[in-house]
Amino acid sequence: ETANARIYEATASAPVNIAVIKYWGKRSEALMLPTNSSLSLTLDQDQLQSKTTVRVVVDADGKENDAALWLNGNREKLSGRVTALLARMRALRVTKEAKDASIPRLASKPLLIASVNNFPTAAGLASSASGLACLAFAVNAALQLELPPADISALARLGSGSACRSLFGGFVAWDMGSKPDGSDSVARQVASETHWPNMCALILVASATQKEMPSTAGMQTTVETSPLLQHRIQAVVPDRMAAIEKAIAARDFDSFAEITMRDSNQFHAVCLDTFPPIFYLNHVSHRVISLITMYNQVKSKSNGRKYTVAYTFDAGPNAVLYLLKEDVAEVLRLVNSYFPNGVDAASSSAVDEYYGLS
Ligand code: 2P0
Repeated sequence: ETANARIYEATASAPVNIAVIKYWGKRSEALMLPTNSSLSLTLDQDQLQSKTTVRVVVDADGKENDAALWLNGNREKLSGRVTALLARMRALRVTKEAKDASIPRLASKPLLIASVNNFPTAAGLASSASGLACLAFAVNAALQLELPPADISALARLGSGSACRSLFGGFVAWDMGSKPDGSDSVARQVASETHWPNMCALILVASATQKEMPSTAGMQTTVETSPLLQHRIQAVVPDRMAAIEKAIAARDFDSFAEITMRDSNQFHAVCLDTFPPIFYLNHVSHRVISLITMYNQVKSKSNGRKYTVAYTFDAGPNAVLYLLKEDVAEVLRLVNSYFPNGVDAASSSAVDEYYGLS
């Protein structure tokens, strides 16, 4: 609080998550309900993260229910989804204030929102997931809603589907649920960040600039046109979710890696099966897949494991490699020797960033 204007403010940060069972398709756009369950790993909090401050200004000029947003320092227009998310959270505050006359009247006060990413937003590294997760978390705190994490996760989902998974650390499932109101379509921690301490993620930035088909529009076209998606959601993902949860529980890297690579491959096959097709992988992505496939085969002869590295690709050409800490140094050397001029031809080093998970 200050002398003239009373200010309520909260700052939150949330990490990026990278899916190993991919979310792609909605059965309800209005409620943000997916056509299949998904599972991701949340990266280290201090590595790739969004940070958001939400300020509620009381006793100051400003229109009721107004909100202003700065993203990485630039003033941005609020999207329809963010507006809807804020309206939903303000409504929760209205209910709280109606029940208790002694609490401050914050529900309709102007909100100032500033969000920054500590990684290039343009690189297509799941910035919407971390951004919307910490927006929901910070608004909850600034409006003093005192919601439990599960409720904040459900609100984050309204901003961006994959954001619901960034409310939890470690290995996180988003169960698709079956209820029409979406109340059982929620994120759930499968295993904590300490469960598999030597699990690491390596991010190879193949392009930090490429303009891609946005996920929301892309998955809409996929749902409308791809018969392969129907096969995926009915016959493939349910078994895969069960199998990867088992692999995680047992710290079975071979099973984890095979499911991860197969699911990335099928997600991109579904993109190709979309009409008109969607291309997220490029020639660099294909070379990374070949390299990892060859490396796994060669390595298998000496370490007896089927897989040493798993690749996965989201809605863009950048590779995320999952591997164990003891293999990171050699894989970094391998990638750097295979891409002497960088994975992104414009960059000087193949491996732009290395992010641990533990
Ligand atoms: C995922 N992706 O599970 C998948 C894998 C991209 C490929 O979630 O429309 O930004 O905001 O719900 O969450 C990207 O989709 O889309 C995504 P919306 P979102 O991480």
